[in-house]
This record gives sequence, structure tokens and C-alpha cells, in this order.
Amino acid sequence: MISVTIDGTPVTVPENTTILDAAKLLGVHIPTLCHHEDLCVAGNCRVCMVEVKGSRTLQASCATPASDGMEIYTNSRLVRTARKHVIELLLSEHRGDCLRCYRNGNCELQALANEYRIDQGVFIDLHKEDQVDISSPAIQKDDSKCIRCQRCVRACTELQSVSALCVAHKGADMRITTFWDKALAYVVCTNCGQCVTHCPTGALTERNYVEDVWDAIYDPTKHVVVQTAPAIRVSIGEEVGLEPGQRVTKRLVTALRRLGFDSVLDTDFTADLTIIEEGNELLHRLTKAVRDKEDVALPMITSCSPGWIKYIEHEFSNHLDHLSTCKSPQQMFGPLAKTYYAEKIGVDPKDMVVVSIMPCTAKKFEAARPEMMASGLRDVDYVLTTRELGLMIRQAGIDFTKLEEGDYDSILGKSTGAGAIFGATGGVMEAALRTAYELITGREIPFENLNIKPVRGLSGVKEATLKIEGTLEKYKFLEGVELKVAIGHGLANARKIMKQLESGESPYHFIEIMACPGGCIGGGGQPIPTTDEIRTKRANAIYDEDEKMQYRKSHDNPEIIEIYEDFLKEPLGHKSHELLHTSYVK
Ligand code: HC1
Repeated sequence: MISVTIDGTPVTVPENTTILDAAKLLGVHIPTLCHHEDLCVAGNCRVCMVEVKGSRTLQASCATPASDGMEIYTNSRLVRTARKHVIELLLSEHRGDCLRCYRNGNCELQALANEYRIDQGVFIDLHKEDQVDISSPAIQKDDSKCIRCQRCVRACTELQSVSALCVAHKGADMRITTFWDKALAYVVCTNCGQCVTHCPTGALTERNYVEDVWDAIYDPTKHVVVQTAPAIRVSIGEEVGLEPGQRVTKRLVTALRRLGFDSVLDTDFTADLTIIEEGNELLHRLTKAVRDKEDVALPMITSCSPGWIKYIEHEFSNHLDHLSTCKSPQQMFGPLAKTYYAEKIGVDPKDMVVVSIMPCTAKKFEAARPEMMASGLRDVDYVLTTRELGLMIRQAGIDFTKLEEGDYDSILGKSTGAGAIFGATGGVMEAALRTAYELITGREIPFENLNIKPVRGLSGVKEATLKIEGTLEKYKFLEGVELKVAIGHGLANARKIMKQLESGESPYHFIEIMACPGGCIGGGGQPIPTTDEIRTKRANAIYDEDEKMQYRKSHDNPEIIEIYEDFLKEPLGHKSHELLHTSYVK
């Protein structure tokens, strides 16, 4: 441990603690822009400068370790003046159309300019042409608002191992760009949106479809169906002023009705459906491999996360046969809404508009993929992020705290705890194991074993082994098999898992991969900020939701039973293949 004084107050901290973190321990806030706790130190914005006694220059507190006996001043005249100049310089290169900016009110640069009362300045437009890249259906990049802090570049490289964004040129010409300066739609971007959630300003945002959705709602000829992703119910609260980690499912339903959606339905329902289809697919592959000794692609890997799908298509396209052919729950919902549900409620599918509320920017890209037209129409018309839904709720003047509770419509509205936990890393695996156990053994999983703890939490790659015992007669060939599973979240972890698979050393039968750190609760469309502390609160809320549900296993969902009896007939059957399964692009 070492001792330092900060603004005259002594504090003891572990060795190698940065000045920034030492100050935090003491409750002293030092402003930063390039720093983000998810990312490595950059030290390039210089906003966090502090004075250290005996040092000739001011020091970047995020990049300077405290040393024993250091005397640090975070708020001296020198520091304040220098900090103010840095903010002025950043503002001089930043298009300050704050009133029209999507991040107005949630922009770190705006907050600092306000705090330091920067009331005049000159904007030097460094990037006159092609400032706004709207080539991607998911993400928008506006260089005129970029402060070159490189948080996006680090998120893309460190968290996601994608490196679609990079730094080019030097000095005043320096900019954040892509390989050969191509538009986002034409590079290896996975649309995951981690650049967006790590951007301090409005330089990177999701493509916003709020007005299109309002138009659909106001159109009396349209029946507008909304589906809500598992993670939304534990994060939308943050967009309307609640603390992270609040479960607001029933109020969310009421808010959506108040906004004017005609049918309020749930992606958790199709998450349950995914478990049935994917669980049977896994059993089918295991049967071929273990009983029939056929050469079949194992491990099978989940396919719910569209950022992950784009990543494997770009980076490991020789291994696409390992992906489950199941569409994601979002894309299972779309064609079911425009066929089965449309018929049930007597609406012409052409007059139906399907809107998804997702914690994910890549879902916008997924919905726009040409193969996602199993209903004969575009299956999902618009995808809004949690942030966009928050905006609609605020625009409509809805006070979330005063909303009464509501229930989802039926059918495609009922779900189980297994569907809910899809939103956290490890959740798909846990849901699948709950169902697989009962499918294989014909016995009910003991209540105390419903929470499968080894697959939970924020470790980058998690693994578990389950010995299969006491099988039904038809699965006798699986008796004694040790089922090995792994879970990865964040594409840098996906790369590790895929490298192992590529080298022929993957010991697993089944792998879950989610593109974003923490899974969908940490998705690129989630409230900003998102940090590990917030991810943990959202995940805990998801598990709490699960424990409070009437049903906790997908195969117990009465609406799932009904849709098979009524329409799909059997898992992996003809209708399922037509509507619920897909193939991938090399
Ligand atoms: Fe997800 Fe999924 S869990 S991918 O993380 O499988 O986005 O929440 O909706 O489709 O259900 C996201 C979340 C979401 C799908 C489901």
C-alpha cells in the first residue's frame, strides 16, 4: 500500500493505482473523456490532468500511477485553467449543434462544457465532406462530432476483436475511420454497437427509426405489433429515470399500449420456442454423432446474436455448419406474427407492421437481411433500441413511475423464466439445459437445480460439464456421456473459442456466444452508460424475473404447447423449417 495526499487529504491505496482511481476512492471526481473502465488506458484527451507537486508538467491522472508520498492537486487554478482550455479546444473541432443532437442531455462533452461554463468558441470544421455515414442500417457515424478519444476504436478492438474502426493520419488530420476509409456497411463491422455505447458524444449513434414507428402507429390502416426483447424489461427504467436493475415488465407493457401499439407481445415467447427447436436440433446432432457415428458438426453453437453471426460469417466462415440453424427469437417472432398471429386476429399481413424493441443495434441489420422474409413480406419492419423506446416514452409524456401494471396480449405473449434469462450471458445455455435434462431423462429437474450457477456471471469464457444419467430408453446411447458446454460473451472471447475449435481442440458439445459483453443486458442499444456494475445489476434483475415466473422451463409454456398443437405440429417439422430456421452467408 502507498500513501498520497489529494487536495490536502491523505489516502492509502494499493500500489499501481492510478491517480484517477485514488481520487475516486476519496470521493473526488476528476473529469475524463477518453477513459472508460471497460477499456485500456489511452491518456489522449488530457481532460483529467492534475498537478503533482515537484512535477514540471501537469499529469494525465488516468495514465499516471500514484506513488508513495505524492501530493496531488485536482482543482488548483493551474489545473482548472488548463482543463478549460482543453475543453475549449475539443469544442472548437466538435460540431456543437447540441439542440438537434441525438445525445443532447447525455453527452459527456456537453456536460463538461456546461460544468466549466464554456460559453463561446469557434468551430473549425475539419471534415467538410461526407460527414455522416448512414450506409449501415444499424449504426450512424458523424465525424463532425468526433473528439478522437478513440473509445470506439478500443471497444471495437479490445472488447470485440473486430477492428472495423481505426485511427488514420496525424495532428489536425487525424480521424477515426475504417479500412480504406470505406463506409461502415462495407467493412467488417458486426453492427454490435459497442462503439456507440462507448462513444462520449453523438459521433456514433444507432440509426434512428422512431419517426417511422410513429407514422405506423398513426396510420389507421395498420395493425402495429410490438415485441420486447428479454433484456428490455430490466433496462428501460434507466431511460426514464430509474436506477439500474429495476424490473419493470408490467409497466413496460402498459407504456407500449399507451404509445398506441395494437398488440403488445413478447420476444421471450419465441425465446422459449428457440429452446424447443434448438434443443431438438442439439439432440438430433448428438444422436447422429454418438449413436450413428456420423460426421456431424459439433459443437453446435447458438445463433441468436446477430453481431456474433456477422462475425463468424466474416472471420470463421469455414465453420458455419457449427451454427444452429435456428433463427434468433426476434426473427422467429416476425414470420409467426405475419402468418399464424395475423390469421388468428383476422388482419391481412400486408397491413401488419412488426416492431421490435431490442437492446441491440445489430438486430436492425438482422431484420433487414434479405433472407428474413419467410412470411413473404419483411418479417420485422422496424427495430428500436432501448434508447429509442425511452425517447418515445418521453415524447409521449408518460410518467413511468405512475403507470399501472399490464399483461402481454396472447398468443405470442406468454413466456417462462427460461425465456427471460436469454438476456444475460449464459442464459440461453441455462434455459437449454433445463429443457434438455427433461427431454433426455423424462424426469422433472429438481427445483433446487433450476439455477445453473456455473453458466452465470461475467467471466469471459465459462464452461460446465454435466454427466447424463438415467436417460429414457430412446436416448440410452447418451447414458454416461459427459456433456461439455461453454459460454462466451464479447467477440474477443468468441474469437478464443473459435480459435480452439479451428485447431480441432474444442472439447465441447454445445456453445453459447453473445456478441456483447454481459450478453444482451450489455447490448449496443442499451442505456448509456453501461459498465460492469450496471451489467451485473441488470443481470441480477433478469434472474430475479426468472424466479418470480409461474413457469421456468420453456417446454412448460402453455402457449408453446398450443402453437405446436395448432400450427407448427412438431419441432424441426416442415413449418418450422419454413419459418423458424435459416442458413448463413460465406
Ligand atoms: Fe437478445 Fe435474443 S436474448 S439476442 O440477447 O436471443 O438483442 O434481450 O432479444 O432475438 O429472446 C438481444 C436480448 C434478444 C433474440 C431473445
